[in-house]
Amino acid sequence: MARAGPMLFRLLGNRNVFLSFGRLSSVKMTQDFHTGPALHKSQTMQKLGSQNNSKQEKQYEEQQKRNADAGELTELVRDFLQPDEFYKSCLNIGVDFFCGVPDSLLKDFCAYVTQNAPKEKHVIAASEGNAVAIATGYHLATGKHPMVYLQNSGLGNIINPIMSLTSPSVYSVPMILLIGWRGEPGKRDEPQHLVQGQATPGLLAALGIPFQPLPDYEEGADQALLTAKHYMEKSNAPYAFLVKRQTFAPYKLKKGPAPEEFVMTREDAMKVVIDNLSQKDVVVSATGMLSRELFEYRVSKDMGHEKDFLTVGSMGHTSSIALGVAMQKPKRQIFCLDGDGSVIMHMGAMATVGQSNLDNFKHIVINNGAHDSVGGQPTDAGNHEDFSFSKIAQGCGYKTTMVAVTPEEVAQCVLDMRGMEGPVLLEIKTLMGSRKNLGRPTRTPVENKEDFMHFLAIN
Ligand SMILES: Cc1ncc(C[n+]2csc(CCOP(=O)(O)OP(=O)(O)O)c2C)c(N)n1
Repeated sequence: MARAGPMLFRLLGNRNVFLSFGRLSSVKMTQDFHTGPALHKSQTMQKLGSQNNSKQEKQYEEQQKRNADAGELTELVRDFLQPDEFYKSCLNIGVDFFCGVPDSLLKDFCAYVTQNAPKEKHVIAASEGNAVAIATGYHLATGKHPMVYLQNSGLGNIINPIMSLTSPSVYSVPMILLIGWRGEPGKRDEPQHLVQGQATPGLLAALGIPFQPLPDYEEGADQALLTAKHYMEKSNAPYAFLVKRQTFAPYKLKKGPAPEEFVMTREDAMKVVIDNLSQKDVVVSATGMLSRELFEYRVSKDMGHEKDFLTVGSMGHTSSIALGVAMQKPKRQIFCLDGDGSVIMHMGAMATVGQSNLDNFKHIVINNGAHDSVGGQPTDAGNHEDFSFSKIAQGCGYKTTMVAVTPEEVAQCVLDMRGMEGPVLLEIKTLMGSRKNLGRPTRTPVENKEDFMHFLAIN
């Protein structure tokens, strides 16, 4: 459908403003090396099918060549778990319900489940804690053993429901926790992941949850699943697998076509926002690629990084960090650059922001409808017909809400929102996707914090 002429501002009650456009105007707005058999090349190619050659896929193919060269030295062969086979193995032990929050180390398995599990057997949850609760409900209704997948960063989010719901001393609910082990000791990773990775086994031990690394070959994984099954039957409690990087072979998520009105990526949108801020405006940006793209944009413009607090972890807490800053710095404009998955993870924060009456709070949600940074699994916000950040923000008390899709609309909205009484929300609807050569911040989190605090101290 063609775009509907120039931008149209529509004033709805309660001083909420929408940008209305095209199709959307009709929307009701409101390494582990393991000895074992190498896969034959033909098998490899069959698994990869017609998928394009991403870096991961190339590494996988190269590894298969090395495996073929290993000859008698089978201890040099490196295995991979095929997502489809692991899924079938789960079904074989009676685990047929999956829910969780996606993780990059689990992305191939998550992609397989997203694409192949029946709709009523898979939920991409708002937060890992929610996932444990959904899995508990599934167990209550069926008596069966569900699987919850999560990145180890999400362990913090599950601690309460694990201790007060699934614990054998409370309701005693069995489930498998499939945990992506970011920051696994001995592997290169970002500071926040190294902290979490080191603490992960100890946290599980403190929670009383038995665990083992998920073997990266089929027979080993099958054996591990049997161990989990027997434990769950005997103890009626959670059992965990720690998934090391590159355990799974590539599986590509098929992405549906984006609405034709969407013209920008997250990075394009971020650049337009930054280009329309003033010298003293403050930015707090969300977990994932957004903050990495922002860091690189500042480098490319020779701007320095002091204006930005890059929330490298703490997914979903960006707006709360921004709120804490905005309360103490009423003369500064505070721009919270958020992601749809991040907002949804701790959406309760919007209530606090909405009720804060902070004139200087400017919330920008870049909605690509996906957990793009960890593999592109869909979020609920990708349903543009039925899900509206604007309506949620209005209900929470934000004074003004706007939606934009084109660079011109974004630029206009950012200029306008600077002068508006907050809290204000701007949702930017974008395409998924990122640059292949995206790097990581080269300043440490502590350096980032110190630069940012100096910048905030300016009057
Ligand atoms: C508590 C927690 N759970 C999961 C993750 C893994 N993770 C990092 S970024 C991300 C996706 C964020 O999605 P969104 O906010 O929509 O931003 P996008 O990546 O699409 O730009 C996830 C799930 C995490 N860092 N922390």
